[in-house]
Amino acid sequence: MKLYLTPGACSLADHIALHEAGVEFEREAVDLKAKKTASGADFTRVNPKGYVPALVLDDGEVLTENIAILDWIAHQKPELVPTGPLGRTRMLEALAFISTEIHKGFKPFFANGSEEAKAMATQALRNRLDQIAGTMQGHYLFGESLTVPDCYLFVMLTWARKFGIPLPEKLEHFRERMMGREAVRLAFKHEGLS
Ligand SMILES: N[C@@H](CCC(=O)N[C@@H](CS)C(=O)NCC(=O)O)C(=O)O
Repeated sequence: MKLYLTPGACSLADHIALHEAGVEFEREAVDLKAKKTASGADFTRVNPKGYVPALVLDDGEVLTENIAILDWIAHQKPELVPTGPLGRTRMLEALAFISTEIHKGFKPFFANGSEEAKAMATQALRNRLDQIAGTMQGHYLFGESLTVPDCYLFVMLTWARKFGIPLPEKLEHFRERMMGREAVRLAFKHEGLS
């Protein structure tokens, strides 16, 4: 399978999760402005929506959307799904919150928004980060072991730091814990991040 990614973008969540799942995969970088892959191919032929992540499975099926890709990855290693009768539902709930309430909240920072829009986004993101910090059940979102929403949340925290948005203490500790994981180290190395 092959993950199409852009260094430091939301596709980093899927990249980390693939390492956590311990599956074999290739990766190829995408220039999002030119919509070209590193090998010069037209990325819109892989994902007509023109954005990363895209995961091409071994049978040629193409998965897009972080929520769907992270759900698929979690099922390659069931320990990456929260436990309990509502485990998968709670996982989707967390992924949807991160995607729609946190990820999309960064838009003014990526879309050259006004200072006013950025200030409003900062306040909204601080509230959302406080809310998710309040739901943490242990060292990770669902207790003492990592599940896929942790990978997505971690990437949001790298963005928050980049744009000067302060993190609640619990999430700062979580970020540091994530930085110590082998999967994060490998993904950072392959994406050329530090
Ligand atoms: N709805 C998509 C959004 C993915 C997304 O926002 N990707 C960004 C990078 S983090 C991107 O590729 N933006 C370039 C573009 O939209 O042209 C998902 O959740 O997977």
